Amino acid sequence: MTTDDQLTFRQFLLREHRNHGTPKDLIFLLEDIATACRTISHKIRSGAFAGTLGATEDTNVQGETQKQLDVIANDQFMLHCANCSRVAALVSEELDNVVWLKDQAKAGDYIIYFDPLDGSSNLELNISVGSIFSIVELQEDLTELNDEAVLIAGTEQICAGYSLYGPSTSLVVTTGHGVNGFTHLNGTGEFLLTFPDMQVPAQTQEYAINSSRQKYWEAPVQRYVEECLVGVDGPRGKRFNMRWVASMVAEVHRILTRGGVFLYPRDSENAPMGGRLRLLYEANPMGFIIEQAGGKASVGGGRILEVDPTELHQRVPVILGSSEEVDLLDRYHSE
Ligand code: AFP
Repeated sequence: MTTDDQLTFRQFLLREHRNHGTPKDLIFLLEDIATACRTISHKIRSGAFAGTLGATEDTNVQGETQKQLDVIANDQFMLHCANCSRVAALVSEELDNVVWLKDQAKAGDYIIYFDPLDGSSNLELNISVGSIFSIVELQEDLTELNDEAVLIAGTEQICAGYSLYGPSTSLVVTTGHGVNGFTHLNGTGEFLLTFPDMQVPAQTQEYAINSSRQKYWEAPVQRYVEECLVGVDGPRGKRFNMRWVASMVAEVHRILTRGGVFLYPRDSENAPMGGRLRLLYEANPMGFIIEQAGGKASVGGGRILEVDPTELHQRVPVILGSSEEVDLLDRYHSE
């Protein structure tokens, strides 16, 4: 496959329009989001020269120290997402409250949820980080423009995607008709379709979890990881490998590429907060992508996308990836 026969992002989106009726507004919005991601990629790769790899003096609503590039990435998403006249509101990991772009939000308008830079504690280590986004189309006019109005379940998503700033810059997107991966062709403004129709293998021999938290894990997770460690001689009858990048976007991309299961479960330490990862702009978009690629995404006994949100920066347990592994973990949680 050479670049000549790899579709550009625009060509791919127009094909989606012809084949699936993808709205033109969504096409233009996705191109603007791709521009934001390309710009963020450039800012990251030049961060060491611009002196922007470090932290700011501030903490975000999560109580986490904000990196300069967290703010830069957030500004890029705000700038480019505001171009689309159908966008009624923006929800960002980095902002305490909803940013309303219109005085009235009506049926057909878009709400965009995003984590502008996920994994940013890896920035100074030159380890892959990413941006995550999710788009919901309002089904009816909003009577009140408040935070509660954007608490919409993940099943309502019409689009989700991420950009991975690694050895190359990937853009992975679903509009509900499968998952497609693009790679930025350096020196051009183009994302080319390099990984069409990405699928998560149902089986795997690789799991991802932060094993330093083992003492906090609940029984179903203890049992699952123990059986993976016992390997061939145990009930799984096969050897398992373990990976942990501490960057969810990189973990999800690996699972989309070769299978696996990612766990950031509820545990005895994070249970009061509901878990570690955020529902609206991490778990929901990644869950939608994984499901669209044939995998599963669970909170441990329930589908992530069916969680009814109750607050803007709500956290949930996350278990996602190869369907056989997620099914087994769900069974252990139900026993
Ligand atoms: P940061 O954005 O603070 O680096 O957190 C990244 C993250 O939200 C997710 O991308 C990782 O999977 C997870 O946290 C890493 O958690 P640990 O710090 O427990 O490894």
